[in-house]
Amino acid sequence: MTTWVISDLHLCAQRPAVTQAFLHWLHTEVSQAKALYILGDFFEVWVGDDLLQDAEHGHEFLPVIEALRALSTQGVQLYLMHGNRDFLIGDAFAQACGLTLLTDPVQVQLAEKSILLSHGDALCTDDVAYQQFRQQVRSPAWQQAFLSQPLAARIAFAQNARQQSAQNKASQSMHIMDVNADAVAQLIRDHQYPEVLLHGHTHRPAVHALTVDGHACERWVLGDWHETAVVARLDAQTMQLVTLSL
Ligand code: LP5
Ligand code: MN
Repeated sequence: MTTWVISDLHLCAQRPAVTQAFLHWLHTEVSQAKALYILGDFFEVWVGDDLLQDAEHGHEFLPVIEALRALSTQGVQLYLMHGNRDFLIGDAFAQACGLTLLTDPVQVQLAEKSILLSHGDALCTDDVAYQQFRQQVRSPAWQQAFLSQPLAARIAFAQNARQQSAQNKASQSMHIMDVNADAVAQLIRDHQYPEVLLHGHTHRPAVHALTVDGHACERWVLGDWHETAVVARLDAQTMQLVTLSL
């Protein structure tokens, strides 16, 4: 049976075609599968699960939640890991969808391989400004304070943060925004040398071969869902990157 691993959909009301393509893919492919892993940046931004009850925004997410819930009820295992855009997804959202939240990173055994799953942002250690931001917003104290603000204020904060981030990125080198080789090696070492590290975030789909302390490893990178989507398909013994047209 097939397991799919995806990331970086960046679902939002401004790009309804991506949501439609995702829903269609859930229906045609994932409904036949054993499991689906979503490795973060599922949403463009997520400012808290109370979005679901909001009169203005709540309805945007209903088709996705209902489709995931239907798959879960049908027996497809659903997993979600946070990305840098949706780290505020919480238990209420997970319950509504019938999915299990995973803590980054997580090790699984699939296609006869030990595979470490991660969003990938924590590996971009050359991006010092981002790592400082990450440390701040992943702290429980910051999250509690942020979530206690009114929804409208949080949406405004997120818009502001998006603008600042886009400006930052425009002046930052591509190299700095990629994963750091030492951080990759350390993660692999810390997890007893999995055969594969599978992550998203950088939107640079590829398979990289590397060696850590004499152990062969592959780093598989998923793509975003922009013009096409690059996802991983894992069967009993095989693993491949698959490009979906959107
Ligand atoms: O996301 P992307 O692809 O643009 O770039 C990321 C890094 N940036 C981020 C920031 C997010 O995009 C912001 C949106 C998250 C919304 C979450 C919910 C609400 C939280 C609200 C927070 C106030 O992840 C970018 C990396 C890049 O990936 C490549 O790896 O370089 O990192 C940066 O740009 C670092 C900056 O320091 C981030 C600064 C964000 C601004 C925070 C202050 C906003 C306060 C507004 C006050 C009025
Ligand atoms: Mn990301």
